[in-house]
Amino acid sequence: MSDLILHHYPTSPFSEKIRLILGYKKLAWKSVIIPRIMPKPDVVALTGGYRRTPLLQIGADIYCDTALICDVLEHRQPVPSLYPQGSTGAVRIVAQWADSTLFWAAMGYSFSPAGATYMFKDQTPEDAKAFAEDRGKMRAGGTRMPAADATSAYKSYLRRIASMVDDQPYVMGQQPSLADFSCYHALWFTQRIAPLAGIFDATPSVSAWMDRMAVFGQGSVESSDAAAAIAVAAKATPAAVDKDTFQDDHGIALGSKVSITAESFGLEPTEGELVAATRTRYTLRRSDPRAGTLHVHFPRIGFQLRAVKPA
Ligand SMILES: N[C@@H](CCC(=O)N[C@@H](CS)C(=O)NCC(=O)O)C(=O)O
Repeated sequence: MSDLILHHYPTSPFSEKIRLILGYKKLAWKSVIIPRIMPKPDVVALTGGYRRTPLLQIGADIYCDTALICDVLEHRQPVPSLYPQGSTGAVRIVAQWADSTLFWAAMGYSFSPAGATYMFKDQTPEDAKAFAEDRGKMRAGGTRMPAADATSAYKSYLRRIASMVDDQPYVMGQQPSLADFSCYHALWFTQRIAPLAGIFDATPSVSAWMDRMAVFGQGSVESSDAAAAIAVAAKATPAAVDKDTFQDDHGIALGSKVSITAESFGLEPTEGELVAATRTRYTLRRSDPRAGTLHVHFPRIGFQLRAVKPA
């Protein structure tokens, strides 16, 4: 069975991006369902602080953020590629726009009062309140896009995506690329909210493209749980890191004690020893009483690296 372990939950859009890529690449993986809100003790045992969803675990290596997880999966299973036309720069730029600008417009629209009522219809008012409080804390004082503004932007963005898939099957051309998976997951979240799904009626080519994407499925999944995943980490040794391609933009030497924090939305830091910093990612070594010695990996883009002063 596969050593890929995805820590995720069913309604998470960023998890859907990764599940669909696992399906596209026909990969086998183990599924660990994690809580939607804090506390997440088993997640934090692996990451040391980072709490966003999803995470990819391979033994004692923990990969945070879907941009990095996509790179790891592309390396693991290069065919079919997430960059079929070779236009890596354009694909990554569209994907980054989709994971940020498009995503937040979609969330602003999806969490409008009618959407929130539908989403929480089978949950207690306490659950809904706890979810709202948790996401409020994650925004750390930042505001959510007002629903009406989000709706206007979202409609424009759907028209832009439509103009890309009107005359070709996928966003960047004849084959799917990372740009498709990144555009897809936020729209997938809206599509599941029946009273709001009418927003797609104006762009039938987008709906047809979503149907084409959904066909990729999720690969071969075996369910597991957090205790088993932590036991896997405890038994494993982190993979060797690439120290030769050290890129120092911060004046922080390898071996330093550092913290890594997302730039926005979920600012819980992860602390550890900086053991690698390539052009695109950081790796921290840390230890956990249950999970043992781990390497926790983050992309550079979207994260802040700081030196931690000795106490
Ligand atoms: N840039 C991150 C964004 C991840 C993200 O915001 N995930 C949402 C769920 S889709 C989240 O973490 N929500 C709070 C949580 O699950 O604790 C990525 O690409 O992984």
